[in-house]
Amino acid sequence: MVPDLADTIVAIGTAAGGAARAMIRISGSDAVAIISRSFRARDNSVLTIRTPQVVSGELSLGEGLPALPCDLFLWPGESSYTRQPSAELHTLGSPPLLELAVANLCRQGARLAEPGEFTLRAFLAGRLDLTQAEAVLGVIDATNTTSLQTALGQLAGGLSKPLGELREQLLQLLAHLEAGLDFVDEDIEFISKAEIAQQLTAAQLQIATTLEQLKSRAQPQTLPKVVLAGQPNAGKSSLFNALLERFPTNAERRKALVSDIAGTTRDYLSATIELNGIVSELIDTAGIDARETDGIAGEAQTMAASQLRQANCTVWCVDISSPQFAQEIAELPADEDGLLVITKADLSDAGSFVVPATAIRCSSRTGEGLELLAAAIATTIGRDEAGTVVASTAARCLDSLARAQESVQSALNLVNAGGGDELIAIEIRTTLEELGRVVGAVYTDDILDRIFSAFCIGK
Ligand SMILES: Nc1nc2c(ncn2[C@@H]2O[C@H](COP(=O)(O)OP(=O)(O)OP(=O)(O)O)[C@@H](O)[C@H]2O)c(=O)[nH]1
Ligand SMILES: [Mg+2]
Repeated sequence: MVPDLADTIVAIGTAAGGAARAMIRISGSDAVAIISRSFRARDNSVLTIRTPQVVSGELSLGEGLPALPCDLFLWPGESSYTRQPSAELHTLGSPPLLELAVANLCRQGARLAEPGEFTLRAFLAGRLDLTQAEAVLGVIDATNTTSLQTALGQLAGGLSKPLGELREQLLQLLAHLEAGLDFVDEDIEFISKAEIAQQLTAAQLQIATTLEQLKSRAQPQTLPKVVLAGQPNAGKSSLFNALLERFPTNAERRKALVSDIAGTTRDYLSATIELNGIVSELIDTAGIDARETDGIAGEAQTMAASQLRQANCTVWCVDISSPQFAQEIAELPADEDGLLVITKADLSDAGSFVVPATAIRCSSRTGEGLELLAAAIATTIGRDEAGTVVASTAARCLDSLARAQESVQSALNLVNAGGGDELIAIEIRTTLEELGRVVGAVYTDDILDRIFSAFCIGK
């Protein structure tokens, strides 16, 4: 059930826990009256304020309790996030005091907000569409800069703008077709068959592209894989340990064994790591040795090859102290997601080898180059990871877009087979309806419930 929009709602808008400052949010037709009963402005009365303003004063916690110093940000008209009279009360971030203040506002006539109810009101007032409402949640929940950028892009209309334009074009097309239906006896054609086909093909292409984006985002989230690869003894396990030490996480992990015996790593080892804000799975593999095909060593080779195939970024390690240094570099496979790392940089004086300009010199012993390597890895996987759609939007809209694609295809088939305009119009209407579901022009209480209940209270 969508909660009652006529109520004036209140909630703490900042994160739980103590802080220097916190904010209480209130929205609804009685917001100004309720605030005037619990907030005393330093100069004038809140009731006389007609335009958005910031006012300093005191917030009452209830009878017999001291008042809190408070800044009131007031939107008395329709220019707020919810398009209702709204306010933010900025005061001391003490949880028990905030609870008292909210309870007092409730005594004055407000009710506690449901999860996401402020954003729900913004959606119902036309401030945002559904994809943008989901993006608000995406921004709040973002765990790294990549997911934050995706959510911000969607909030800025990254998904709704192109879909809105597409719906506009299809509505025009439908209007032309239906106008033609009214004059069918007079043989007046408002739009040619060729033009209809052309517009439908363009629509189909755009829906297909969006669908692809959604599909890749709706997949269960697996971490991108960063695989350390190279010859036996190249220093892969040492680099694995050094990276995990330099960029520690809370996760428990096992240190990779390191020794000067080539072929130390048999199995592969993996650990979660966060590099420049991007979380990935770092994998240490057995050194590549084509001669090993049997037994445990052979199996280790198979596993390493399998990890390499799944890699989102391969870090090719070449040992600067290896006699075959130049040859090893020359034989590396060309791979746009590959990075070349010269390991054990501490063992050689700079410049004694010809090193490709793109190579990153690292030493697990001195820590040289680790920051640079981390940045390069983050850039490589960030390129793949950068989505345009928040995952929850993708999961919700996949079916609607698939049906939109089917109906636009049916419309196109009808045009090509010389089908009647009224049948083509029906298919276009279905396409419009499905696209409408994505942006929320068509919605049900159930959908709203599912989206907004994922929010926290106060957003
Ligand atoms: N001086 C120096 N020695 C290093 C460095 N990194 C690794 N080593 C040494 O090189 C040898 C091999 O290191 P590992 O990390 O086991 O190499 P690996 O590539 O994992 O070897 P395999 O598992 O056998 O394929 C060990 O003796 C390390 O101590 C480094 O940065 N500087
Ligand atoms: Mg190893």
